Amino acid sequence: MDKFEFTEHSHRRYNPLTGDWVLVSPHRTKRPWQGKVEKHSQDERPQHDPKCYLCPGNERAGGINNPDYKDVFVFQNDFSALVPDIPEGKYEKKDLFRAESERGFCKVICFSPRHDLTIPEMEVEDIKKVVDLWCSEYEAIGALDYINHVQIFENKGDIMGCSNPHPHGQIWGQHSVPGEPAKEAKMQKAYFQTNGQTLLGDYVDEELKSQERILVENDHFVALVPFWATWPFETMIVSKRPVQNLLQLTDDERLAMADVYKKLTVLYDNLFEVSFPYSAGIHQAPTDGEEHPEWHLHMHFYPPLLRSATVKKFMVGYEMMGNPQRDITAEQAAQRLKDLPKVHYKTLK
Ligand code: H2U
Ligand code: ZN
Repeated sequence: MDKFEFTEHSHRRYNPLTGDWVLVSPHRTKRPWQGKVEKHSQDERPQHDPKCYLCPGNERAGGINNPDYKDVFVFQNDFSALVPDIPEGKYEKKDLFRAESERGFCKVICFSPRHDLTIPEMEVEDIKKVVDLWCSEYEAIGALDYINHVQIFENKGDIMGCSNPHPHGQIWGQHSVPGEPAKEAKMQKAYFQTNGQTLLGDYVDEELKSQERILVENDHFVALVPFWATWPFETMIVSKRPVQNLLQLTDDERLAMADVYKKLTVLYDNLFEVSFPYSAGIHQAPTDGEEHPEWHLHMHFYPPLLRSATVKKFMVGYEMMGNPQRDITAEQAAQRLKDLPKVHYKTLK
């Protein structure tokens, strides 16, 4: 038998943040592709689209008009999945049937008045305004007594089910801590209790030493391909300093987060020279009024594209029944992203 090599041999990798495993099968990158080819929309968009429900001045569902906003804009989601005013209720039968009422709040945030822009094409100073808005919304929504978790996220691209190309994200606040951050909370707490450091603080220190999976770095933040990446080009933005939530960031750190957000998404767009689709979201401490020294602020990016602008990874079959599986290793994905131009492809044309 040959010596075990990450680049040649099937192996499992452990995700210390969730306790999950991913199967890595690097030899499978040689297989032919005869599957579905997705058509990806590559339309040129106007700066203002009279039919867009997010553009300044336009009418939204329900007849409300957006103001003539100049930078960022936030509003209550007209089709909120969670609402504040519902009666409290609980249903339990044996140990088999359990349900409970869930109160919450949903907002939509526009990143820019410009319909044609996306984060990688915006100026860092303007992206900083998005970060500032995340901070003030996390604070205001988190301060509500019935809200214990604030989920900030961005769904980008029609193949991610995003309804509108206008640059925007969402914020959902709710009473309970949902599944993914709850798993991460448990793992981070156990790590902190054993090691006296945050899990991601120690992890980022190791990654900075090796540099192998680091894509972007400034004074306060890094963007990297996690060792346990599941999606083909999955990445994470992590603060270098262990901060529990957005509110603990200094003004310089907010700007640094905006800078890394831009530089990472420029690499993404340059990979296949398309507006790169993903779901991204921020994980941070719950807003339950407790101290959470174990929590380390980070942002996940889960992009579905695999080998071109049209071939997407599906989490089906073994992945639904077993656990996620990937072909190229995290290091190969990191190398491909690192080798790309640092300037957005549209400005190079
Ligand atoms: P997506 O980008 O993930 O499709 O989210 C857009 C959100 O915008 C979606 O949650 C809301 C939808 O409910 N929306 C409004 O609040 N008002 C509208 O007029 C249309 C869409
Ligand atoms: Zn628009």
